[in-house]
Amino acid sequence: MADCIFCRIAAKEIPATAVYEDDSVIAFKDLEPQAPVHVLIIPKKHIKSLLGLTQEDRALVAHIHVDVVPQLAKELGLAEKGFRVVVNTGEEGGQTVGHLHFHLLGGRSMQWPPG
Ligand code: IU
Repeated sequence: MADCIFCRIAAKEIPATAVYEDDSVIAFKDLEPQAPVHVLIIPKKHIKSLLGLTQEDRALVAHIHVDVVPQLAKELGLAEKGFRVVVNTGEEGGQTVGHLHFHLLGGRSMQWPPG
């Protein structure tokens, strides 16, 4: 989508500090980090939110959770003490960018419940 900022990051039209990339996924450092480690993992294809996922995205979602998150957690030094994966969805869920993204946060103790 031409007017989607995360599509433009995935297409390298807008610079971002990538920490992981493959054919279907890119992960990059959040511009306003909320923890010592804060990266966004996004599908390269435009999916509006968690509610925009379809049956054909099953492998993609599994890939992100089974492969990408654990790899990044290890590489970024989060595997031992733990981390949080967050998917804000919709207005009340706090989603501000309309392209599905998984926040990977770590490097400090997380609070519960989140705000
Ligand atoms: P949210 O869950 O939709 O609120 O998360 C959007 C995140 O995208 C938020 O943490 C922003 O700091 C981040 N972000 C970014 O890293 N680079 C950008 O160009 C834009 C937002 I726009």
